[in-house]
Formats: sequence, C-alpha cells, structure tokens
Amino acid sequence: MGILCSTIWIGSSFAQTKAPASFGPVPTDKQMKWQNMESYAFVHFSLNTYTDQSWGFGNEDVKLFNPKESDCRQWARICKEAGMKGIIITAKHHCGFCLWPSKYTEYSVKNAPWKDGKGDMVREMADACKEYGLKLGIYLSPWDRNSADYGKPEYITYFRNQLTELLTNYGPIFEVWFDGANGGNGYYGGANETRTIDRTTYYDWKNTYALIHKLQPNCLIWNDGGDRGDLRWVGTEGGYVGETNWSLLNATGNVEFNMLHFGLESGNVWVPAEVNTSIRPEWFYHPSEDSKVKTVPQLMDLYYNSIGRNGTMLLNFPIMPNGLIHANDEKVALEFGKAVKETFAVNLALKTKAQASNVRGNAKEFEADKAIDSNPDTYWATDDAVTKASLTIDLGKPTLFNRFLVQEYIRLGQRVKAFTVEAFVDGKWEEVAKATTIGYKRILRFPSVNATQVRFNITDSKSCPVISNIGIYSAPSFLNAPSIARNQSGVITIATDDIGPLFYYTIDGTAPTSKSKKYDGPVQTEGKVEVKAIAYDPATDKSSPVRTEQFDICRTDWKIVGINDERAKAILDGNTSSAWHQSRDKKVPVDLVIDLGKEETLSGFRYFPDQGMWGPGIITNYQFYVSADNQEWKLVSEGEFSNIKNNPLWQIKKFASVKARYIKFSALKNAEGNDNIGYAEVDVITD
Ligand code: FUL
Repeated sequence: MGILCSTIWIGSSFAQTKAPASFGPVPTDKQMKWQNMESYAFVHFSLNTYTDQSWGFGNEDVKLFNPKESDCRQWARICKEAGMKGIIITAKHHCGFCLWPSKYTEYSVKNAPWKDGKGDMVREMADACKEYGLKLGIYLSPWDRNSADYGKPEYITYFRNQLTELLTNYGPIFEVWFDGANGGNGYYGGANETRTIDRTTYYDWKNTYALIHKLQPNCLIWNDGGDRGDLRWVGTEGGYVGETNWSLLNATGNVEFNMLHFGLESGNVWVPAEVNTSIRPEWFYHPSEDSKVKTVPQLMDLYYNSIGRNGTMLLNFPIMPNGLIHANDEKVALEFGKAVKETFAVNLALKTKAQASNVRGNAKEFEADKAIDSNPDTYWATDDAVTKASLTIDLGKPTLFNRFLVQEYIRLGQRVKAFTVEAFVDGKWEEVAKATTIGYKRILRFPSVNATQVRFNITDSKSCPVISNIGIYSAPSFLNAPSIARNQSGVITIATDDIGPLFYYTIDGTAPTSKSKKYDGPVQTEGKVEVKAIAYDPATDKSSPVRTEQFDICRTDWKIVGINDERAKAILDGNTSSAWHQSRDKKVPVDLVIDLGKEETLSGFRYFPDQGMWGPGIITNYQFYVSADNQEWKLVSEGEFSNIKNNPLWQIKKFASVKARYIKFSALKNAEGNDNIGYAEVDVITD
C-alpha cells in the first residue's frame, strides 16, 4: 500500500520505488528476535564451585552441593538491572552433575544436601526469569565425565532424554548451548580412563536438532563443534568479535577460526555471532578472583566489541558456593548497565535533517530521514545500481560527539562492506572513523569532535545499501588516569580503556592540564624521561587523575642473547599485554640474558609478568646477575617476588650501583610449580 501511494505521489515508475529485493541469506524470525535481545547472561554453577576447579572430573561428591543462601532471584535482578534480556544456566557442565533432578542419573541435586534433595535449580531459575521478564536458556554439556556410557551409543539416548526433560518442563527456552569441549579423560562411572569420540558423527546432531525443533520450535541452537547451529562462537572467550563481522557462514564444511571471528563474506547461510566472556577471568567462581572482576571501562569495551560489532553479548556471572553472585560483580554489572543507558540516552541525530546522495526512486519512503526516525522498520535505501552513497546529517549547531551508531535493515540481508564517517569542523570535512561491515548494529568510537554536520559515506556494498538507523552520541568519558607506555625505540603512547577523552601530557615534571601539550599520537623520546598525562573530557571540562610514568634509559640497542625467537622481543616492547615464554623443554633455573648495547650504571631491575589466564609462568624466585663481557657474572640481587601470584604487577628490585653491559635474570621457581617461565616486560633502573 505504502509503495503504491508513494509511486503515485512522486509520479515515478512502480519499479523504481519497489523495496529492494533481499540480498543473500537473511535471518529467520527467531534469529531476528535473538539479535534484538543484544545482551544476556550466563551463570556458571556446579560442583566446580565447591572444588575451585574449572572442569570437574566427574567423580566429585554430590554432597558438596549445598548453596545455603541460593537465590536465583538475585541473579535475575542483577541481570535485569544491568539491562540484560535473558540468562543461560549451566544445567549440566562437563562433570555431568545436573542442577535439576533428572530422572536419568543419580548425579544431580536430588542426592545433594541442598534442600534435602528436593531442590531444582533450573526450576528456580525459570521462575526467577519469569518474574523479572527475562528469557531462559540452557547450557547442557555434550561431554559428560560422570556418565559410564559416555562414548557409547547409549549416551546419546541419555543426552536426548535430559534435553527432553529440560525442553519440556521449564517453559520456553530461547537458546540451547552445546559446548565444544569433548572427550578426554574422566571418571566415566568409575572407569577413570580416556575416551575419544568422533566429533562429527558421535552425537548425531541432525536428530538432536530435530528433537529441539519439535519440542521448542523457537529455540536457537548454539553449537561449537557440531552441525551448523543458528548462532556461532567467535573463536575466543576474550570478549570480542572481528571488526569485520559477516553474519554468514557456509551451511556445511569446517569452520576455521577466521570464519568464526569474521564470518564469511560469501557464506550461504545466516549464522550471526555471539560473543561469550566472563565478568572474571574464569567461568566458575574462584575466591582468588574477587579482585579480578572486570572494570566498567573494560565492560564498555566488551559492549563495543560485541554489540557494537554486529554480535550479541553473553556475559558470565560465576555463582559463589553460597549460591549468590558476589557483591563486586553485582556492583560493576549495575554500574555498567547504567553507563550503557547514559551513553545511548540521547541520539543527537534525532529531529535533525538528513540528506542523501541517492534515494531509491526518489521515493519518500526510502529517503534519508528514514534512517533517523528511530523506527527500526523504515530505512533509507538507494537505487539498485548504487553501491556507494552518502548521507549527511545537519546537526544545526556545533555539537560535541564521540560515537557513531549505524544499523542495516538486515531482514533484507547484510550488504555494506566499507564506510567512513566525516565531521564538518570549522568549515572543513574531516574523517573521524572508518570501518568495514555494519550488519545489525555497528558502533564506532572516536575522540570527541565539535561539528555542525556528520557525513556517513558508504564506500563499498554488495548491493544497494539499506540503512534502518543512525545514531550520534556523546558518551560520557570514563576519566581514569591514562596508561603511558614506551616501546623499545623510545616511542611513547598514551591510552585509556575508553575512546573519547583527549589526552594532555608533560615531560618536564609539571602537572598536566588541558592547557598542556595535547597528545595527537605517538611521541618519540630519548633517554630517561618522566611523563605525566591526564585524560580530559571536553564535554564536561573534567580531567582524570594524573598518571606518572618514569622511563629509564632507552632500550633501542638492547638485544636478547642466545634466543633465536623473534617473538622474544615482546619482553622489550613496552607493552605489558604482550608476553613471551621460554621454550617448554627448558628446566628451571632458566636464564634470560640481555645485552644493553653499552656499559650502564645499574642500580636495580623491574619485571612485569605475563597477565594471561592460562599458565602465565610467573617467576616467584629469582637471581639477578650483571657482567661486563657476558663471561664473568656477578650476583647483585636474589630472592622472591612476594605475593606476585595474587598481584602480578611490576616487581622492582634495587641493588648497590654497579657498572655492566650484560644482565642475566635467572628464574629459579614459578608460581605454578613447573618449568614454564614467562615475561611481559623486563627493564633496568640506572643511576
Ligand atoms: C568453555 C567450557 O569448557 C568452559 O568451562 C565454559 O563453560 C565456557 C562457557 O565454555 O568452552
């Protein structure tokens, strides 16, 4: 009807004002609904919670499960207040323990002391979700280290029986999650052996999928490792999908990391990305991680790297042994929810004027304004032959902003391959951001600009672009003191977890203000230097606390001696997130020898351990030697890095001044009790 009216209204031909035909694969209705959820939670709770493990072996005592204060309503409340739309519960993790009283095993809550064996955590979760208006999802591990039948055909019947219980007794389930970890050693009913399965055939996914479709037609299937599901993993649990992210894969064939992470531009089926990560380093609760809960800027980063990159965000909360989410996790989750709300509260593009370089058939229903009318069902579209086009938004007056949000009308397929964003500042257009794919939603971050107009340029598209929404926002800055790093050649970079604030710095020891030198990119420095920097938000005229970093002599001429691995340079690159490990065949004590290039007067050294989650190889006991010629060594410091395991930050050791050209950092022991030795950074202190 609308099409016909506009045809008559603008007097152009019917063909020109027809809506664009869909291009390539498109989402199903249930995928569309799921994508609109944007963010939802995982809760990890099982016997691991009581044994401080990541994966149970399958022989853990069911009697351990006794969450005296358990309250699924607390979990639901937190998720709801944090803006999430659903919760996926680990009904059964790899250890095989069931959070519901399954008829098919004794290894469940029915034999636990919790509620005298009368409890059903899945039921309580379902009820709490209902009360808080959240959707319920189920994690059911295909790998079961408790079942005596695992690896045999009988187990598949057992697995389907359990799935049937979960999909019939707890109301609508929005997603089932089948983890890819499979086979290996386990208890297996007392066999205590290793069982391997053929991931491609063992589970007979085809028939399991048919069962799911029959029992819960609206349920989405996430499956890492099995037949193609409705959604895909992104190849990492780190909390980010590729910047380029096609919601496409091929229906059959192997899915390599690149396909998981970036999707497949030429894919023949719609399989959008779900970004899963935990609010702490690990999935299950470990008291040692109470101080390692992600910060609000880190969670915002996760938001931009998942929802802002055409994915959904699945954020995990580990449940404590008492059955609750820890107060630290709750606090940060609620602050995060608030920060997201505040950031996207005011769309500066609403009620402005938009003009496009091309409008499909010059028809009113496809004109530029449709991208800024906050109606997800209308869109700006171009003529079929047009795959490069611009849309200009006139903000009416100089306006500060630092975020650009754009959405394609994906019901007609994902099309855009590349675009840029320009801002009209002081009478000139300047590019503020550049990206590749859009999909359901793309959000770009850049330092605040004060502009009167914004131009969105689609520079490449598979077919005529169809844009349903554009948002321009001024995100409040997280004014954390910025980090200052110097690489091996003396180049300084200043950054925070946030993108938006501007940075000002000094190198003369004075306190920086917004009148100091503005940081416009990496700065070359020489020799010893003290850098002080602040993050500054022009929208509020507020500054962060000052960060001070003292850099000692430049490491430009340093060479790692006797190690034939280019990657070892990570030790000197000034980046505390990159690390290098000694080769696995070395046994402690393990030496790291560095040639400083010339004689220096040394009075100490610094060590920053690998920050990685798995086997960081943190050195706890060391000796430090110096030498003039790499032959004769003098021991100048030895001892331990106390508490380095729980607080793995810079370790500084001073010693009496000594002249030397070579240093030898000898690792005597690590925190894991093995021979794995890792380093993120090693540096010296000179007089
Ligand atoms: C992983 C599992 O092995 C972890 O334990 C966790 O459940 C995570 C969500 O998926 O691959």
